[in-house]
Parts: sequence; structure tokens; C-alpha cells
Amino acid sequence: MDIQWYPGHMAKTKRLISENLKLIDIVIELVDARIPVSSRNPEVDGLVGGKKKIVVLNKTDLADPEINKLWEQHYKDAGQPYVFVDCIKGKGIKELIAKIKQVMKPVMDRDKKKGRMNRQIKCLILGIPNVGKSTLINTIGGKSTAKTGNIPGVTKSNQWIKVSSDILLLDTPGILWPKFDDEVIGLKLAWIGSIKETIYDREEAALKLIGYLREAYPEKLHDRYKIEFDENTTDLEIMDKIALKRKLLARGGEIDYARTSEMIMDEIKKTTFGKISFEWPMEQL
Ligand SMILES: Nc1nc2c(ncn2[C@@H]2O[C@H](COP(=O)(O)OP(=O)(O)O)[C@@H](O)[C@H]2O)c(=O)[nH]1
Ligand SMILES: [Mg+2]
Repeated sequence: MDIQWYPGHMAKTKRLISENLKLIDIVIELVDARIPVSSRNPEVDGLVGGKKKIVVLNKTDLADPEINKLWEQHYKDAGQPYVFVDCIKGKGIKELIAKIKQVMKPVMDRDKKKGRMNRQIKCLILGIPNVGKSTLINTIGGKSTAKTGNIPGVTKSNQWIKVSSDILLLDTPGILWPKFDDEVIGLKLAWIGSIKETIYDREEAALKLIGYLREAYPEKLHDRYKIEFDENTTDLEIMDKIALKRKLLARGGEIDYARTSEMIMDEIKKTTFGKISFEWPMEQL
């Protein structure tokens, strides 16, 4: 992540978002399906206020399908409209468009009764860096990313992308800052490759990742590195075993923790482990 979220930035971002919010009917809050809570800023709810909102869980291609099911139930229970998507392959986009129409139907019907016909639904995408906002805008806009002309009340710098005959999308998404005040959130963001590891000690991030994987995905950890471990093996011993398997040793033959950590962090980002999620609904953050 290139942006440092100083209070000044936050204030400016908040102001920009609330200005854009005035123009729109519905917010699309984009999160990473692997960490739906850690990849959002909880302040979004306050910012969005009374606007309608759909939570869009992106990168489902990378997330654990079993954990996705738990999140589905979680959003259903909360009465929060949600859609799972894969913005690169375009999966779930049709469902998202249908969901926007469904959520907005009561408003549209009411407006129609008042004689307000041909009303268009205006949407804004919000999310922290790297969740796929730009990719979603490109995918949802499709080839015919027809940018409409000026619309009264809309600043010139904002353009509307025509999603369907009655849905418009603001072409500039609102960028929220991640919530950094919890170390676990920062770690998860580092695991999915969303923030530069320079913020975290890479060796610590890798060691904690091993700690997570051995609990949540022991078979995947075993299969990937062909290592044996049980409940008596420490996380550090697992890291040693991985280093020995991969021959990541320094000159004197001792373990090269820097390279081992780098390799593990790289592999988790490249999804060589398969589909993995890093948080589930019941978890206490
Ligand atoms: N695997 C996967 N990668 C995605 C998906 N959507 C976006 N990405 C990737 O995530 C990275 C960040 O996407 P981008 O649209 O730039 O995020 P933004 O910062 O929110 O605008 C890019 O490398 C995208 O190719 C998805 O559904 N699946
Ligand atoms: Mg972007």
C-alpha cells in the first residue's frame, strides 16, 4: 500500500466520500472475501449513513468455499444484502446488477407512483486499497464503458459509467483506509498482499502465518512442504522444517529466516496453497 493514512488524509477522504454520497442512491462496499471484516473500515457505516448498501465480496476465486458459506449465512442473518464476485472472470456481476435493482425496487416503485419515471439508480463503489475497485469498475462497465455526459448536480471531474439502462456507476471509487489499530488486521492484510510488508516484520508475519495455517489448514501446510508436525511442534520448528526442505540455509548451515519468510509470504500470495480464507464470522478480532 502506498498511502499512509495520516489524520489529514482521512479527513480529506471522508469529505470526498460524503460529497459523492450526496449524488448517489446506493453504496457498493467492496471487500476481500478472504478477510471480509479486516478488509473494510468499520467507519464506512457512519459515512454511508442512511444510504442503501450492498456488500460485495471479491476475489472469491481465492477464498475457501466452505468459509464463504459461513459468510453467506452471516450476511443473511444480519439482513445485509451481499454478493460474491470474481471481478477478473466477471463471475457474480449479473447477480450484483440484479441485487442493485432488487434493493432499490421499493424506492423506484415509490418514485414511479409520484410520477417520477425513467429514474436511474446511481451507485458508488467504496473500499480499501487493493480490494479490486478498479477491476470491478472495468468489469461492470464492460466493453461499452459508455461514459455519460454531464449530469446536473455532478461535478465535472466525476463521470458516470452506464451499467445498464437504469443503473449508473460513479467512475471514481471512494478509497477507505484500512483499520490499522489492531495488529491482527494488519497481519491479515499483509498475508493477502494488500499492504507492503515493510509495515510489518516479515519474519513475524510469516511465523504468525504458519501459526494460522497449522490450525486452520494443517493438511495444506503438510502437503505444500511435505513436512510432519503435531501439536507439540512449535511454529518456529515448523518454519525450520520448511527451511530445511527448501534448503534455505545461510553459509554456516543455519536457517536463513529472512529467505524462508519471504518464500512463505510469496507463496501464500500466489495461492500455491489453494483456496484459503483468513477469517470467519464467529471469530473474535
Ligand atoms: N484473484 C483475483 N484478483 C483480483 C480480483 N479482482 C481484482 N484482483 C486483483 O487485485 C489487485 C488489485 O485490484 P484493483 O482493481 O487495482 O484494486 P483497487 O485498489 O481496489 O482499485 C489487482 O492485481 C487485480 O488484478 C479477483 O476477483 N480475483
Ligand atoms: Mg484502483
